[in-house]
Amino acid sequence: MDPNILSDCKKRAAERAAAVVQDGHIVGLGTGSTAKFLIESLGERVRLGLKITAVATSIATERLATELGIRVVSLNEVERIDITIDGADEINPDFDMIKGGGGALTREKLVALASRERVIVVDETKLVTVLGRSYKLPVEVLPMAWTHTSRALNELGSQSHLRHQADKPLITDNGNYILDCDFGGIADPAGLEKTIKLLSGVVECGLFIGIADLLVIGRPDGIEERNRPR
Ligand code: A5P
Repeated sequence: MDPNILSDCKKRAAERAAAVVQDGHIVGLGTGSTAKFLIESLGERVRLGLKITAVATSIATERLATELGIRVVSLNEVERIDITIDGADEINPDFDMIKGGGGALTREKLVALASRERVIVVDETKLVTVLGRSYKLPVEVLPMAWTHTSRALNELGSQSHLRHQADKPLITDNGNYILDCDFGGIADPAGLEKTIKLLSGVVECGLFIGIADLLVIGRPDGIEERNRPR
């Protein structure tokens, strides 16, 4: 899809999701290009008088939200988040997702798990039948043992690559590394998530199971909303 059309789809869908946020809400703010549109839209609503408190899923999100006048607190300062709105890299018909393309998977999962309602905003290119066929699964790992954790992931059937940025290993907001794991199609996302989380050295796995409640899909010809299948 043309990048401008894609961007427009993300923007319109993010604005639709932002409209769900109400006065007094504690809002989890996602990370990535779709979340950026969401934060800008909420920033505009705050400028016009909306009163919200936000919890950010990354340093970049916190910075942007603060710049736009949104009050940001840490996850530890709130007991519960009313609604979290975030993007995804892939989502299947059961609403299982791959996230972490932006490297923020650990904070994204913690914020989502603390939320009453989780809204995921995507353009239609993120809809897949099988996770992991065309997008590698990000896994956040401890730097001091990353080669060992990478081997353990490869023993599960993956080809794992250390993510780089400007010729150096990418460092997450938590001071860790990301391994991008090619499993060539994930038949059992819930089972794989549990298996990966048991590996020593793994901080978090980019499989998000049972987390998306509402999906907002931006298409060139309109916006579609879908609730998680029961
Ligand atoms: C960030 O770590 C990711 O989980 C993002 O939510 C995901 O990569 C979607 O990003 P875009 O909205 O930029 O496509």
